[in-house]
Amino acid sequence: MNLIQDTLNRDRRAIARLISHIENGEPDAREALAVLYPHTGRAYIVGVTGAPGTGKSTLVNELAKAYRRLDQPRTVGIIAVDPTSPFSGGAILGDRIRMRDLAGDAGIFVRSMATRGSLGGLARATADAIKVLDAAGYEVIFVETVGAGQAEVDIAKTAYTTIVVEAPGLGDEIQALKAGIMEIADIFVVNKADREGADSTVAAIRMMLDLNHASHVEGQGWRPPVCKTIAVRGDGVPALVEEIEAHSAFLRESGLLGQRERERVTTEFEYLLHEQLMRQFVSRVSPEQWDELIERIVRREVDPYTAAEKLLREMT
Ligand SMILES: Nc1nc2c(ncn2[C@@H]2O[C@H](COP(=O)(O)OP(=O)(O)OP(=O)(O)O)[C@@H](O)[C@H]2O)c(=O)[nH]1
Ligand SMILES: [Mg+2]
Repeated sequence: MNLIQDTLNRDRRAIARLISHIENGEPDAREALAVLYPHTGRAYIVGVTGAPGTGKSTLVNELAKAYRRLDQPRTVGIIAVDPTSPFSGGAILGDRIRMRDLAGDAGIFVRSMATRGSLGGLARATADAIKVLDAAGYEVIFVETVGAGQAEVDIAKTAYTTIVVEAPGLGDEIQALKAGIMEIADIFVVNKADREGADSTVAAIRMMLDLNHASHVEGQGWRPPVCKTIAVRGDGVPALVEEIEAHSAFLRESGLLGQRERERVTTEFEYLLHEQLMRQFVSRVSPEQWDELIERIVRREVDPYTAAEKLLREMT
């Protein structure tokens, strides 16, 4: 099996294996990614995030089917990221259900990714898995993340369009009010619209958008629409597809797509550089030297700024 060539030919087993190599940090994954990179940059990446259990997986499942049913069907890749638990959890479960449901359609590829170490590592592995699906020719890639924290924000930065999913009755406070989520939402979805309180959730989000009319996103000429869906029945999903396409067209026409891409590449590049410089640097400091320095900072014998400067001077 030739991982690279077979991936380019959209061989599912090769794609799955390559993503596993990425997760495990195997050296051949890096080489493969370098060869695949010129084949990337064609996929449209959509992030789907929100609190646990709001129906993200069900919704992404329906979105995938809707894209397959278009007059000009698009191939779809799905990556479910679960930063909360390394072994079990919703993303994996949703993934299983979905795999059964979507099995047989060669135009859809589903993969879940869980934490194996740091959240930063997960965000990077996710970004690399996206590249693999992109190079393999999947045209629309959905990235589902659970929860509401920095990990989601980081992962959302890799998407062109970010959908924030809410559900009615998830406590008094609107989940979207959580820091950071407001700024990343290009489209709001109130799912489980069959439940009581959906309209007041929609109204609450709209009010919040009004209050934030000077926000970053709207300052650029896009007001996030608020869509109602019943994912279990597929209701509202075609309208959501239209909003995704509208946002995509907006980004293209305004030139913001290129800007987002540059920001994305910059973030990734800086992150990698930071990580590699740090690794190189730390490998040259002995553990004793390191511990000693930390101890001295703890004892207030030296301040962290001075300590860092001194160490850098000694090392370079
Ligand atoms: N009543 C109702 N239930 C729904 C709807 N959409 C999803 N559900 C149910 O909500 C539960 C959670 O759905 P998931 O799609 O797994 O939600 P999720 O947001 O992916 O969950 P996590 O990945 O664990 O955060 C399941 O039992 C779904 O069947 C809906 O529109 N209405
Ligand atoms: Mg899920």
